[in-house]
Amino acid sequence: MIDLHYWPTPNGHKVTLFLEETGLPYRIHLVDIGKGAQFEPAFLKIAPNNRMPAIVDHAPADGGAPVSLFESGAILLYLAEKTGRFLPGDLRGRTETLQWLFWQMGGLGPMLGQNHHFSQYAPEKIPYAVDRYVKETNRLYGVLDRRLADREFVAGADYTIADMAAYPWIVPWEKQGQNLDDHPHLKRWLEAIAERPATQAAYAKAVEVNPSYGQPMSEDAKKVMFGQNAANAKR
Ligand SMILES: N[C@@H](CCC(=O)N[C@@H](CS)C(=O)NCC(=O)O)C(=O)O
Repeated sequence: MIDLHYWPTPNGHKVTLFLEETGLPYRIHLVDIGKGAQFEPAFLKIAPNNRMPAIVDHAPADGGAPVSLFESGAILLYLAEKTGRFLPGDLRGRTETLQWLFWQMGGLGPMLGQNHHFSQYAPEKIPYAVDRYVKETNRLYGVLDRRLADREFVAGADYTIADMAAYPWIVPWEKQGQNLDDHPHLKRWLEAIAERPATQAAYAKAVEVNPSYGQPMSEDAKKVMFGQNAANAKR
């Protein structure tokens, strides 16, 4: 059994996408990040960066004590190795997949996250910041579109953890100031993943656990989420 510490956001969706694809048994522990649940001491023991998702695997492959993990990329890699799925076994396929997984973790996710912040959440619209991240988002969409021009999925012919990491960040393309018609290969890829039954189950879970899913963030939640500093992390 996997304990999933989760709130329905792009990084959270990555893990439910994987779990729904594989049918691994899991139970959700909600981490309402708008209410400060990411600072609960029990959660910080598993996720010292006070960010979700995190998992605890009670049946690790070595048969030992439960394994806990934070960072969505590390979680996807762990689960892929545990199940032998969605990560090619050959050297080249594995390298392609990990390269794009790391690209998502180091580039696509953080940059699009800043886009969301300055375009949607910042109390003042700072034109330089909005422009900077909308343009960087556009550049990254271009990279992904080019990559998908001659292959079905990010790492090749098969759906992998690299796709699961990137997909939830492209879903809100309109809010990111992008036009998918400018990126036909990316559009085709997005639509193909959206049709997968596991994707639909993962996103249904989001609404099930948070009926306000997709609604604008409340002012109270913004106070909890933004302006954190070392004092929050050390408390
Ligand atoms: N690099 C981390 C980022 C996780 C992350 O930023 N999670 C956000 C939600 S998408 C969060 O927990 N935010 C809580 C907060 O900002 O206080 C990962 O990929 O797991």
